[in-house]
Amino acid sequence: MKNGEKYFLYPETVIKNSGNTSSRTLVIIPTYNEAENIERLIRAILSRYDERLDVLVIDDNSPDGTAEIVESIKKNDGRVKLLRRPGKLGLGTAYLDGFRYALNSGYDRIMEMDADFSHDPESIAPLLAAMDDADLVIGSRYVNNTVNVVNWPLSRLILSKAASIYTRVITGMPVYDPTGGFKCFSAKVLRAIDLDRVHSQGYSFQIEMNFRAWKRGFVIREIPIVFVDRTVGKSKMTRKNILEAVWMVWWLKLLSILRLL
Ligand SMILES: Nc1nc2c(ncn2[C@@H]2O[C@H](COP(=O)(O)OP(=O)(O)O)[C@@H](O)[C@H]2O)c(=O)[nH]1
Ligand SMILES: [Mg+2]
Repeated sequence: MKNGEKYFLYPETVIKNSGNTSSRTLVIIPTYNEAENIERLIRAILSRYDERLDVLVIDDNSPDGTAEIVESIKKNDGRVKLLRRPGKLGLGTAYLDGFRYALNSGYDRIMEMDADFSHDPESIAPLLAAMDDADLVIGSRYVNNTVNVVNWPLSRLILSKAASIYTRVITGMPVYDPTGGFKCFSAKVLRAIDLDRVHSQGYSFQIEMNFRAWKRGFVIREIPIVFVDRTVGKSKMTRKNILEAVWMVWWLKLLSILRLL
């Protein structure tokens, strides 16, 4: 998708003034059938952080009415933004649309976060604090030779850990949790990356963004988080997403060797 703007049904062009010089953060939450989680999550975030932090939900026409729930919260709270897309267009394009929105709206820091409480709202604060000396901060399940994952089946844990080792060995990128989806970009990283050329959808979307940032010399930091498997709703990740990541790391390496990244 070349231009996500056509989905911006609710453009928020007025930037909310926080009254100081501190950075403004946008937390992007892509959703597909997260009606059971989204309200609780938004309230948990808004109650913990002040108006320097806003939330953007990107919903792909979830049949369970996720967008309608966000709509009603949004009516009473200008810190909540909603981007409705016409159908399930994938996690990668959802984030890319969110990044374009964030850059157009002048946010300094852009976070990615899942809707299913796998990412603890409490951990937003340490992620933001780590941004003081980094351009990209990744909430990592695998730093310091530990595995901070709760309630995942062993098969899924082995897959994720193997994917992170595979990625590190092939790309040489010194990141221990390259597929992690709880992270924060400085706006300058997203401006430096040609978003129209990012094509991954699933786990490899995270790998691709990290790799492009790393190759441009940006400082990446990992800080430990605890990842807890969702208790309500279903995972949307597929076998196709896994296969995509398998070949994508080779593709990225090739692009980098040919200086086409
Ligand atoms: N907008 C949008 N969100 C998606 C799509 N696929 C997954 N998500 C959301 O992305 C987040 C991560 O997906 P999830 O199914 O929890 O993946 P898992 O944690 O790897 O099993 C959740 O908030 C999902 O609702 C999609 O195609 N479009
Ligand atoms: Mg999940």
